[in-house]
Amino acid sequence: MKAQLRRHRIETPSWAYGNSGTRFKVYAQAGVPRTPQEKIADAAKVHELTGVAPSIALHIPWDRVDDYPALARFATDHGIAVGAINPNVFQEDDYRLGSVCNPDPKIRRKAIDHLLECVDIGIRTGSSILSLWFADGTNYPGQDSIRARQDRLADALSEVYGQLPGDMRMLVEYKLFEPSFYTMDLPDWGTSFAHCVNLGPQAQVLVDTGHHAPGTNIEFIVAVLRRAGKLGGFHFNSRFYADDDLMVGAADPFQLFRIMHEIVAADALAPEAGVAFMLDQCHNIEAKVPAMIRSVLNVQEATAKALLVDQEALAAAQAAGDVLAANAVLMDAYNTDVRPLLAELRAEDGLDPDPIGAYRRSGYQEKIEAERVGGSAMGWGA
Ligand code: PSV
Ligand code: MN
Repeated sequence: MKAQLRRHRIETPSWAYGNSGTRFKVYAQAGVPRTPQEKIADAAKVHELTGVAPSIALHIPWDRVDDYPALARFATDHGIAVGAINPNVFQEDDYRLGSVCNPDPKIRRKAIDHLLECVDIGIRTGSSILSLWFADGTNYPGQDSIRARQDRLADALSEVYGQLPGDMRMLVEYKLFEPSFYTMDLPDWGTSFAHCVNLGPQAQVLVDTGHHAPGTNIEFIVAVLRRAGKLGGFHFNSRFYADDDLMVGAADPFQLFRIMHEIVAADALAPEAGVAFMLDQCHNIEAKVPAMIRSVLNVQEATAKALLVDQEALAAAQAAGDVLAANAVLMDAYNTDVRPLLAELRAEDGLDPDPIGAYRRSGYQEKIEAERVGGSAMGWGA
């Protein structure tokens, strides 16, 4: 169990270290990064204290730099790597009616060119994942042809897929609603799955845990996608209502455990299984670096509990049709306090057993608040 936990990898997102908020207010916090390099430094701190967060996802143009190999070297020098590259085709006026599904071919071309630019950035940073999310959709019945938009989406994805190097995967993320309210062009896992199947083996579905209707059984989706070889990865976060982007494991730790149980049961935890465990969160009111540490620990705790499930006892109870015994096997694991075991694991690996306490004692927060003065803090729209 410890060996599996040691190999587990959780990726943090660059955008979570910047200022964020709701459409009502973005609250500025002291010490927030002003450059992609400062975001990398924060992500490296999270990895230094947890030992399981060795990469950072980038969002382009938020993390645009002149020299991407130099940025990747900067990350390596700080002990982490560049992870998924996320193109941004949702923040320009041109994209009011969509990006790759826009009725205007010139705007579609612009969006596809940006996706191709991100493939190139991935090559230059040593990334193996192009992570796609489209805000595309419509607000009113009749606004555009649902079928034509699917055709445009398929054409764009296939052009970009054709440019992927052999060792790069394209992950296609779906979202039920927002920013569009009538149709989203990729609203659910089935639509993403259908496009990925048509594209080929390098295209897989990305499950963002905040992108479903309330009550959706996400672990079922995970199990089905994994079985079909199409589970590319996660954007973990938690939600009470819609796409709240709160800390993973905060709203529903039991759901996170159920998801990780499906991962463990399908032998999909190890890095070579090819499932990317990424966070996609916004820390609007809480301090960002310790919130990210808390989130990584929450995923690690859910994973440890999933690893505790007695698979043999579970299989026996299931085969015998013993409903209560099977359920009890899962609940025994979920109700086990794994924190002492994880503290022991960290101590064995030379880490502080209490990463949050270690962060408080490290003086890092005071240091970034003192140093990161002047310039403009990164955040939404930056
Ligand atoms: C959209 O809601 C999303 O989940 C996508 O992954 C974006 O890249 C990310 O949030 C940041 O806006
Ligand atoms: Mn996401």
